Formats: sequence, structure tokens, C-alpha cells
Amino acid sequence: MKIDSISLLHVKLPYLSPFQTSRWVETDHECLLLRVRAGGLTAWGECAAGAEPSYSYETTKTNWHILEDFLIPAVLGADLDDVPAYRELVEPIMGHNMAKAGLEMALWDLFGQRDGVSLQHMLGGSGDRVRVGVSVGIQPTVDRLLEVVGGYLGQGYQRVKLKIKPGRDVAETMAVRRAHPELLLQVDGNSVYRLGDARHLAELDDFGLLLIEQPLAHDDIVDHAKLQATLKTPICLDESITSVEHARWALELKACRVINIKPGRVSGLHEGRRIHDLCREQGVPVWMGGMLETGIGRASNLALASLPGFTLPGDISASARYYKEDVVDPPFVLNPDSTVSVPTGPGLGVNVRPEVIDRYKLAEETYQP
Ligand code: NPG
Repeated sequence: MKIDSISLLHVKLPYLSPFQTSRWVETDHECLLLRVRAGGLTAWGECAAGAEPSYSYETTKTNWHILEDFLIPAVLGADLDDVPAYRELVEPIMGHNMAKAGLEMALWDLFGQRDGVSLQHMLGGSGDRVRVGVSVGIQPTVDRLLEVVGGYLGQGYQRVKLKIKPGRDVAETMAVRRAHPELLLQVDGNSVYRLGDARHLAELDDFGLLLIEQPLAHDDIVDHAKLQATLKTPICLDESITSVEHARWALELKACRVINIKPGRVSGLHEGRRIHDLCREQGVPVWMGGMLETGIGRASNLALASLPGFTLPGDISASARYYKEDVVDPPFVLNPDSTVSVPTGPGLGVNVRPEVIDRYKLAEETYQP
């Protein structure tokens, strides 16, 4: 299929409230959106990287560089008919998974629209909705945390993830567990702890958590294996899993019992599905992570999360959890059963609102063959 143009749109959407993890705070969602035009169709993608290299080394600037100088010229110079052909084309480019995944998302959207098929169908997903939860950033006090969690439960979220860090972990988790004995609850350390914290982390075993996400370093699986051996609670790896090979190594080493899949982190939906397939073969539960995406990335996450191995609720909340206005219409809403509906239209299946993108746009550039 001949591509007519690819545009990069750098946007910055303010969050309704700041989001604090163990290692950084975000007040806005900065990211690159991609618009691909071909055969009279307009397709969209979103790169997951933010303004700062805090969750990963990738940023909006590195995404722009890799897309402008390598990925976009490669795609504009080729005649791609499917996603595997794109994967082969970009394989020689080392790393930069979020840049690769953003363009891949737009190509899935394009090919889906061309064929009149939804992304969910292309990926092999099923069902009209996906179970979701909400991720709660570190709050100034335990009382405020209880208030925020209570607010989300009131909105209908049935699973809560708490961000934790040393000194803001055991007491906070205990307070939420005491207030909500039956709640599906999990915690996320975002790679701030070290193996020496193993005895401290074992205190979390008392709270019936679904999982402890990425307690140790972002590139570690060896110490996670040692830690997992001392904990009752399953460890879920996030940052450490950037490809299906990393997933296999982690499972072989018993570094985790659950894996979080974020398509951006693993270079795209194609690789995300391979990790899902591997885990499913081995009976390991997976769930969809989130990076506070706009409605474009959220549509993509929902489609993948409808595959059968995603047996735990995803970090996919309603648009109103993040933004005053989303870039898609209609916005995503929470169903009363703590699910979000999977788009059914061709490709991503969302209507993108160019006027909203324009309101939050910092830069735009279009590339042609
Ligand atoms: O998308 O609902 C959401 C947020 C889920 O907590 C969440 N994401 O570490 O998993 C994470 C965290 C994150 C936020 C990661 C921003 C990267 C950037």
C-alpha cells in the first residue's frame, strides 16, 4: 500500500490531577501522535513515551528523532501491505520500542480500515468489554489516599492499584485493605526497591494483594527471581519485559508469576500479542498496563486486552479519569460492571477530534515520499 504522508503531532494535554509514582511526578501527558494518510484513508497512532526519561529512556524528543530520521523514511520508501512487513523493515533499528510501536499502531489502524476489520478482530480478541481498574498515584497523606480510593470506588472501579515507595507503602496498603477488605488490590513500586528490601516487602504479603508490580530495577530479572522466592504475593514484571524473549527468560528464572503488557514498552501490538501467547501457553496471567494514553492509545490497548489470556483487570480507565477532554469522540466511559467497551469499527474504531489535538499541539511536521 502506498503511503501518501506521515505526520508527527507533539501534544501536551493537562491531567485533571498530577500523577505521582515512586520516582517521578507528571502533570501533563506529553506524547507524539501520528497521522498516516494513504489511499484516501486517515489512520492514527500514539507513542507512549513522555517528556522525561523517567519510566524508560525514551522521550517525545527521542521518539521524534527515531521516527523522523529512521522509521518514517523506511516506511515511506517501502510498499507495505501488512504489519509483519513493517516489523521486518524496522528490525535492524535497535531499541526505541515506543517509537516503533506508535507507527505500528497507525499501520494496524490503516490496514484495518482498508480491510473493513476492527483491530480487535485483527488481533484475535473477542467480547464487547474489558475488565479494568484504576491506578492511584502517591497521595500526600493516608487520609487523602482513602478519600481518593473511595472516590474511584464510588465511580464503579472494582480494582485499585496503589503506587508505593519506601516509607509510603505498608501503612498505606494496610489502610486501604482495612477500609476495603474485599477490594481487588495491587501495588506498583516502579523499580525503586532493592533486594535488601525483601523483608520489608514481605510485610505486604499480609494484605491479600493480586500482585506486586516491578519492585526492583527496571532491567533486572535475577534479583526479582530471588525476591519472588521469598514472597507469597506474585511479582508482576512491567519495565523489565521489553520483548517476548525477556518474558521467556523471566518465566524460566521464576522472576515473576504475572506479566503486565504495555504495547509501547514491547515495541507494539504484534510483540505484545506474542508475549500474551507465550504466557497463555504457560498458564501465566497477563494484564494490560497503561501509560495514561489519549483515546487513540486507549483504543489500541482495549483491542489487545480483549485476548483471552488477559485474565486480570487492566490499567485502562475512562477518559474522564485523566482529561477534561479526550482526543476521541465519544470519550471512553466506565460501564457499571467496571469494564470499558472495546471499539468495534474498522481499525482503531475511534473518531479522532482534530480540533482538540490542535488545542493541545506543540509542534507538527508532515513527511512525504
Ligand atoms: O494509564 O491508567 C493509566 C495509568 C497506569 O500506573 C499506570 N501507569 O508505571 O504503570 C505505570 C504507570 C505509568 C505512568 C507508566 C506513566 C509510564 C508513564
